[in-house]
Amino acid sequence: MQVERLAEGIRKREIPALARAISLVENGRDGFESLLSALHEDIGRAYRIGVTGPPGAGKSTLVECLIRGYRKAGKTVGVIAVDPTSPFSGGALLGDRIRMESATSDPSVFIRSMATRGAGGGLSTTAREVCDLLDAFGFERILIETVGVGQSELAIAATADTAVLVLVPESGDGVQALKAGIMEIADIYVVNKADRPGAERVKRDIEVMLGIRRGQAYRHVAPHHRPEFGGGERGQEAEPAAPAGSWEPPVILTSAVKGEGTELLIEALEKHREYLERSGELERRRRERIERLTREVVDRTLRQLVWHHSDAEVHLASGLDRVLRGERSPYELADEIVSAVRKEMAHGA
Ligand SMILES: Nc1nc2c(ncn2[C@@H]2O[C@H](COP(=O)(O)OP(=O)(O)OP(=O)(O)O)[C@@H](O)[C@H]2O)c(=O)[nH]1
Ligand SMILES: [Mg+2]
Repeated sequence: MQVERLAEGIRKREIPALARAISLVENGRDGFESLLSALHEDIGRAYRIGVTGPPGAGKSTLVECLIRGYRKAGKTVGVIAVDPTSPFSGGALLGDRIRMESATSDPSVFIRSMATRGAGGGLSTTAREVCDLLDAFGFERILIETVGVGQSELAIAATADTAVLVLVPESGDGVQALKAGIMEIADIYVVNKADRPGAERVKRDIEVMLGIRRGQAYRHVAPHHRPEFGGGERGQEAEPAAPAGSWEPPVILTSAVKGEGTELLIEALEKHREYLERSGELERRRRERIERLTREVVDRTLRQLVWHHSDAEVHLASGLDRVLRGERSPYELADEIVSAVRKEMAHGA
């Protein structure tokens, strides 16, 4: 059976099997769910890092730096570059790939671009499932690059263990995004292009804003002036909104083109990973992720059941005229369709 062979190939770390499995999942072709299901016990060892931020912030350049840094540390790295805004930025995406693949005559690095929503579900579900494949394959670090700071990118960031938000000095994005409430999702903030003027100020702005959100002044004091996490006395800083042992998102200056500050970023990432493990937060996030995935798969299956394996389409087509003639509301029609599907299922089951 093809699914068994693919699963076996992935366990044996065969790249062609991985590539085939990814397109199976992306296209939602028959067997993709059984494949993911068969691999379930091999999933859960990788550390997943979401890198998100506005267009052109330097995310791909930074991802390249992270690949190099992790390779130096002997880690294998899988990368997914997601671009939901395609086809318009198809060119940029290709540029990304070529640039990023400069890091990859190395079999310990695997890079995949995803420009389209998978046939099987939303982009975030599909991205997550492709991550699962990379995880099962045995990549130790998985980087997921997404463009933008909208709802769908955040959904993708939420499928990672650690979310990194990349901003730049110029646009005042930092403060804007904070005001819009977007930035709370990040565990680590990066002000990239720090070789340009204004980076320090944006860093300070972000730190102040993060502090204010939690009702703490002076959170921007350098970390070594504060007690470490893990309880103990935190003096006047121990305001209720930030319990002892909680994570304080660092703001890191980088210049990805020069490769500067990227070791600090890797340090912060690894520190966050340790924090997640120590605090039980990793378990909690994984649990939440599995719950969300299960719900999404149920939704997807029900949708398919209704629209592809029942007479719902027929009812819809025949009922539409009555709605247009004003004999029914769309709600009544929907109700009829759901009732018909229910009956059909009750008989078919
Ligand atoms: N000055 C400066 N330029 C940078 C830095 N990092 C990246 N760039 C440049 O910024 C441009 C965009 O870089 P990318 O890495 O493609 O940015 P991105 O965020 O991945 O872009 P999209 O994926 O298209 O949103 C390129 O011209 C980079 O060379 C940096 O640290 N300093
Ligand atoms: Mg990019």
